Amino acid sequence: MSRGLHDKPETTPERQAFYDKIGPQSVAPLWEVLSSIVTRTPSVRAVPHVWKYDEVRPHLMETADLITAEEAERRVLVLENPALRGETRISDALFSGFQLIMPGETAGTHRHSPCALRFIVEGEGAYTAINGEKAPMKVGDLILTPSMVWHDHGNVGDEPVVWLDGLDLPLVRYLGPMFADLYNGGELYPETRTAFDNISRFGTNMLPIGAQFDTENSPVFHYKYEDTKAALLNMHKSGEIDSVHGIKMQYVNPANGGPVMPTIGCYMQMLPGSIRTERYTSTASWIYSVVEGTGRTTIGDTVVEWGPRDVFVVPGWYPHHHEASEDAFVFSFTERPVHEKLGLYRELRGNVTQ
Ligand code: GTQ
Ligand code: FE2
Repeated sequence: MSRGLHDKPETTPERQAFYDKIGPQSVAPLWEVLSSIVTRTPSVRAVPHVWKYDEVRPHLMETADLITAEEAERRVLVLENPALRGETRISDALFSGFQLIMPGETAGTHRHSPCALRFIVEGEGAYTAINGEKAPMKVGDLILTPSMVWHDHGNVGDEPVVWLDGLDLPLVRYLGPMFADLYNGGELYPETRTAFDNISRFGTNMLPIGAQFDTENSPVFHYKYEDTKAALLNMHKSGEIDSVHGIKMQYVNPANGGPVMPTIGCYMQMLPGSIRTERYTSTASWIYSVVEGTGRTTIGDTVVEWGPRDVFVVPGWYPHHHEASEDAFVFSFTERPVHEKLGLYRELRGNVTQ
């Protein structure tokens, strides 16, 4: 093992008296903290955790009687990392929560600089409208609301609909560029295009002639589960299985082949029954949402058992591997694109030591 930086020097009474003396001028000695800040390997604050849907769902359903979607603006139970309670985050950089919308409800049009994804967990009949274009939700669909696009949600069906929200909220809060508005002080954005227009225009391996893109956000904002699952099943048929990931595909921005949004990458993976993957360790955190199948994931020393609709978090630099007891389809999102853009991304494959 290579050594880290120099151990912290002793805090003698004489030194402490000096620190106390200079403190009022807002200066402090680096050598007292250097070894705990510039660590040999990442020391993330979040811890591994699983949220069992069967345990959270009753509380989520209770919120329907507690507050309307309108009053709440968004009726969301935040999945708070147990090590970061009160910080409205699931990992150091990411936010996640379950959002509930009841039949007949709408959640008004707003926009904000943090970007968001919705991964549909339960129910049918709801939609998210993005700049006035509806994306009708089905379980397992991925819907994006990139930075500063107008979005509202509604439920025109007859059952509660629940999805998992994922946002880069902690990251944007940390950096500072937080902006948000209500559309015309609370009106609904008018319908502009027919449903699925974005998929037809940009999501069928074709692009309108002359199409130009001025952001890194995918022009496709709706990725249907039926298409995603079919792709993975077909790949499985050809038999190439990655020892670390099983069969894992990234949702891409068709305009540049990159992640769907600048700060968040989204993936779906198939873990064939009885697979045991090799360890994966990455600097980024990963939030997993199980669609189908059961299994367990070992995250550092923590073992989480999962089934459909459960959510678990793998904080940065925790080695993790999966075991599926039957064919499983597991969605995940991560701030990995940020690490990559900044030249900070690192990963380890397999049982190598750091
Ligand atoms: O649905 O627009 O979980 O703006 C947090 C902030 C959801 C949303 C969240 C949001 C939304
Ligand atoms: Fe929003």
